[in-house]
Amino acid sequence: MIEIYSKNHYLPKLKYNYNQLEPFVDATTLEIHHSKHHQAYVDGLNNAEKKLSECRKSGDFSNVKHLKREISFHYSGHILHSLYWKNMCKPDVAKGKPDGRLLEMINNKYGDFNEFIKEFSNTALTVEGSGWALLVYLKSNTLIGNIDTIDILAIEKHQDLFEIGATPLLACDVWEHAYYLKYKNNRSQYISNWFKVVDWDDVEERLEKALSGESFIINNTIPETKY
Ligand code: MN3
Repeated sequence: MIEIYSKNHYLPKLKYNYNQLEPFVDATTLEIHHSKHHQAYVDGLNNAEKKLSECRKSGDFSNVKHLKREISFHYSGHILHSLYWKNMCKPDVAKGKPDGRLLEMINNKYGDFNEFIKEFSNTALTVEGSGWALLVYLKSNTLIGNIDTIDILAIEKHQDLFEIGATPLLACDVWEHAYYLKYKNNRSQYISNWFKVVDWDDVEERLEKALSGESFIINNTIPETKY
C-alpha cells in the first residue's frame, strides 16, 4: 500500500512580531526572511517529497539523486530556520548569557563564556558562502566510545559539514538574506548584535531535552496553526 502524499510541512509561527527584535534584527529583514525565504524551503521540501512519492507510484527512480539532494537541502533549511526563530527573543527579555548545565558545559570546554562567544563568532564570520554557525550537543555513542560534549559547527548551505548524531541547540544564520538589508557586508556587526536577541532559556531547555535523549528539535518546531 503506497501512502497518499499530503503536504506535511508548514511555516511555523513566530513568538514575536516582525518589529520586536529591533534594532538588532530589523523588521523588514525578519519579515522577508520568515515569510519568503523560510516559506520557500517549506515549499521546496513539500514539492520534492511529492515528486518522490510519485516516483514510488510509477516505479521510475531516474530522478532520485536530484530529489534526495533537494530534500536534504530544504529539510535542513526548514529545521534550522525553525530553530533560529525559537533561539531569538525580544531584546528586553534576553538575559545575555546562559546559566546552569549549559554554562557549565561551556566553561568546561571553552574556559569561559567570553571564549565561547569568541569561537562561535569567528566560526559564524568565516563560514564560506552561505551557511550557519551551530552549537550542538554530541551525546554518548557506543559506536565510537563515550562522547558527552557540546561543539560549534560551521555549516555550509543548510546541510554540509554537519556531524551525524549531533543535536542542534543554537543556530546563527549567516546567509546574506539574514543581515544584508541592515548590515550590508558587515557580517561581524550582525553577529555581535544577534547575540543581544539570543533566548538563552530556549537554548538551555534544548540542552536539557537533548541530555535526556528527547528529539526536541523536531517536536518543538511543528506549528500549532497552519497558515
Ligand atoms: Mn535564512
